Amino acid sequence: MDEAALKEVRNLVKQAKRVCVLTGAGVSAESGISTFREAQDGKGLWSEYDPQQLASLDGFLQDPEKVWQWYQWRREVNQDKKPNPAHIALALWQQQAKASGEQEVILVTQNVDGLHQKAGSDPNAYEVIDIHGNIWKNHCLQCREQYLEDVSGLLQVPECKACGGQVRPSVVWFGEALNEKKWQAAETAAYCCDLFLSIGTSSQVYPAAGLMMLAKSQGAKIVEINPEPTQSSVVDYQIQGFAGLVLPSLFKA
Ligand code: BV8
Ligand code: ZN
Repeated sequence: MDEAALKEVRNLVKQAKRVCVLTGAGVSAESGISTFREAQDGKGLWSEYDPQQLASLDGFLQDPEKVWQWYQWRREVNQDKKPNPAHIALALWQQQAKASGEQEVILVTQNVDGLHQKAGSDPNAYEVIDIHGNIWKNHCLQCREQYLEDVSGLLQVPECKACGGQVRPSVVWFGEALNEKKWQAAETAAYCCDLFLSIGTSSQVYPAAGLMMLAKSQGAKIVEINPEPTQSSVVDYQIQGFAGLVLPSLFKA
């Protein structure tokens, strides 16, 4: 890891007043949750399917049972996954910032695994905005009523109790709009921050990937933490490393 860059980023982290952190699947990699790309590397039983097809409204409408079973499989393989040092370092930073009152640290995540929340980042304090939803929740496709029954082991698509419609995972599919309120909060965080940290994302999925440009446009410093740097021209500091190692070292006294 580039010690000089790390030292400069440590100072930025200390001095920043308003921070916006954007995380992607790479932050959960060290918890053993594979990213979309890895999940299709021929190892898994779903490798012959395209995740963008499965994680889409069309895919669900074409074959509800198949898409439902793909989510049931992901929930099954990920149910006992734990937050890793990256999630924990971010949650601790947020708690310290809140206690000192000197910094605001808002975490926008593309991940649906709920590990930031499990690590202590508080969704109710709007400290973690899960813009792509939450894989552990379900709602009705037709009337949007939340579906609160236990679905573990269920292979058929459950029926909504309110209207008899089809129950689906409460994640944002490709081609679907993001939750308006959450997206507004994410844009505001990026627009008002003086430091933007992009951690564990290939910055290919929109509109999330546009947040970095929004932060840059209003003068924020941009830091990227990723073992495989994206070629983004707006990044001021590139920390090439695993989030689970870099983040704890960022906050080392
Ligand atoms: C929208 C929930 C409009 C689901 C996800 C053509 C047709 C239709 C749409 C589009 C189109 N062209 C563009 C679009 C828009 C589309 C899009 O951006 N497509 C991309 C692929 C080009 N976006 C959408 O459709 C969005 N909606 O645009 O709506 C609209 C507006 C109004 C009205 C109606 C419609 C919705 C996007 C949300 C999709 N849902 N997740 C589910 O999980 O099942 S996105 C999903 O894939 C993940 O959440 C993640 O965000 C994304 C990418 O996943 P990964 O590849 O796994 O992760 P990532 O890219 O983050 O890469 C991992 C990185 O980590 C790598 O860089 C790696 O180097 C790094 N890494 C690895 N290990 C570590 C690490 N880093 C640090 N430490 C480590 N240890
Ligand atoms: Zn319903």
